[in-house]
Amino acid sequence: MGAKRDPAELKIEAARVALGHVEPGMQLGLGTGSTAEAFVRLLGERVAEGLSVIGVPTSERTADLARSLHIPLTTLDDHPRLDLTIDGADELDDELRLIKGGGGALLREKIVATASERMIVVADASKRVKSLGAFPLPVEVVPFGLGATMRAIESVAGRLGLDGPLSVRQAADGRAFLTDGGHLIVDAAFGRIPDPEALSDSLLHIPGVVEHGLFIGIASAALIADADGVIHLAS
Ligand code: ABF
Repeated sequence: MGAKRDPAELKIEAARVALGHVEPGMQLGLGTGSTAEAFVRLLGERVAEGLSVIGVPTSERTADLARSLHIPLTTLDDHPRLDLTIDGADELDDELRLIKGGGGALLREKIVATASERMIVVADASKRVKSLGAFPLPVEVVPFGLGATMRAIESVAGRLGLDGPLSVRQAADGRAFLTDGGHLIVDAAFGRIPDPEALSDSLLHIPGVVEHGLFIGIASAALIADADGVIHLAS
C-alpha cells in the first residue's frame, strides 16, 4: 500500500493519465471542478507546446480558465459531435453511474458529455462508492414554481422509498445559487439510492426539473487515483 497522498495530487495524477487519451486534432469536452481543471491546466501546457485540439467548456468558469491558457474553444453549434469529454464527478459506482453537479454545472456537463463519443471521468478514490447517494443529488430546476417542483420531487422520491431533506443551494453571498443557465439547484439528501435509473426517469417527468445530476450510461471509462496509482474502470 502506498503512503497516503493529498487528494489534490491524486486529482492531478488522474488528470495526467487522462491527458494520455488526447490525440492531435481532437474535439474535446472540458469538464468543471477541481479535477477537470487540473486536466485543463495540463492540456494548456500541451497546447503551448503545439498540440492542436479544440474544446467545448462545460461552464463559464472552465471557459475562463481555458481562455487564460490559450486553449482554442468552440461551441456545440459549430461542433455538435465531440471526440472525448474529460470531467470529474462527486460520486461514481462500479457501473460508472455518477452523481455530478456539486459544482453547479451539471446541465452543460450532461449536454457536452452526451454529445461526445467517449466520456472519461477523472477522480480521486474518495469519489468511488458502492452505492450512489451519500452525496446529495443536485437537481437543476427553473425558479418559477419552485415550491411545487420541490413538492413533486419529494413525492416521486417517496414513491421510490426515498426520503430526505431538500435544500435550495445558496451562493457564498447568501443569495440563491444560479447556474450558468439561470436556474436553481435543489440538493436532495436522500441517502443511498438503490435504483438510480428509476429515480432519474421519475425526476425527468417533473416539468420544473431541467436536469439532475445522475449520469447513467454516459461515462465510458473512469480514471481513479489512489496512493497506489491510477485504476482504469471501463464500461
Ligand atoms: C464537476 O465538478 C462536477 O459535476 C462535480 O460536481 C465536481 C467534482 O469536483 P471536484 O473535481 O472538484 O471534486 O465535475
